[in-house]
Amino acid sequence: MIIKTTGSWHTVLDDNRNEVPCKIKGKLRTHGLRSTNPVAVGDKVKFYRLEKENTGIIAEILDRKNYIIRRSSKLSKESHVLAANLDQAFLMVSLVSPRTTLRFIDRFLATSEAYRIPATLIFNKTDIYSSDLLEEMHELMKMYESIGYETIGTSALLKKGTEELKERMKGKISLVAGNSGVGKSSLINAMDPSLNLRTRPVSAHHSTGKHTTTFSEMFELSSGGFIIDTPGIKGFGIIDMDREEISHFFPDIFALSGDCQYYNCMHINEPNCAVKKALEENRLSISRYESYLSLFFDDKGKYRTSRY
Ligand SMILES: Nc1nc2c(ncn2[C@@H]2O[C@H](COP(=O)(O)OP(=O)(O)O)[C@@H](O)[C@H]2O)c(=O)[nH]1
Ligand SMILES: [Mg+2]
Ligand SMILES: [Zn+2]
Repeated sequence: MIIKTTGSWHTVLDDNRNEVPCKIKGKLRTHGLRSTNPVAVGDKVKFYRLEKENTGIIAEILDRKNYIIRRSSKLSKESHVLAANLDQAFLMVSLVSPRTTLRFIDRFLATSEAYRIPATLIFNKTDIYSSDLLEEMHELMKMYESIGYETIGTSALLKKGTEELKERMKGKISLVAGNSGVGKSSLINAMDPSLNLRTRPVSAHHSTGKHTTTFSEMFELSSGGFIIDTPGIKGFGIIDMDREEISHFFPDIFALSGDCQYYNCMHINEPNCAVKKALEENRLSISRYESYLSLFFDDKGKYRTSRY
């Protein structure tokens, strides 16, 4: 398995858990994907060792279960594969310092649906939540759990929730995403101090634009499992979603849509829309519907590059 890529060198973890720096020789089968990088962390590869050297040559990439990408530019057909073969994704959020928006959460969850990667929400920094914020967290947890997402409250500072996370990550490849400053590195360190990831005060995060690297890396937890840390990536990479299919990535909205009058109802202003009806009767969260609208009308202009 590829655990690190830096330009032309790729670190392979072999079956005996040795790390072998490898290069690629010639052209690899890319399964029709036009990407700027031939291999990504999480890829399973076949390789052979070079005699007398502790290096190797990658000969073949095995089929990917899934992968997440970032487009090189908005109009580019080429994409950069950030990671492959993910078992699950964790979105770390905080209700304060910095506060994660519900819009950001819902866009992440919709993208995880599109990639078919199970997602869990981590509410970190619970040690500094006021009683009002704790109440808000519990309401949000209830709402997201009713849709089918798992949630967990943590404090990296107090090492709260770390044992449960270790259990959930055992034997799996997990992506940990979230805005800068929510405590991703701190929580990973709390789970495994030997990783010793760099953490930064929230105020220092404004200067991060300078060295955004596209190299991803995997860390193995001493308790088992791998965590993917993709620097400079707040969430998943960009994914194309056609307008018509956005509601498929909101399970709560999708579940209602069978009762809409029109089979192709977009739940905007069609008559006898079951989604709008559920909204009026408080059976659907307003913030979820607003997130759906924001993706539908593409107000950030960055989630879809396709025409509509
Ligand atoms: N009070 C509190 N502070 C935290 C917690 N987790 C992280 N922090 C602080 O938040 C800041 C950003 O943490 P960091 O791990 O670098 O965030 P990252 O950008 O998501 O990796 C640091 O100053 C941490 O000490 C937590 O659970 N509680
Ligand atoms: Mg960090
Ligand atoms: Zn509808």
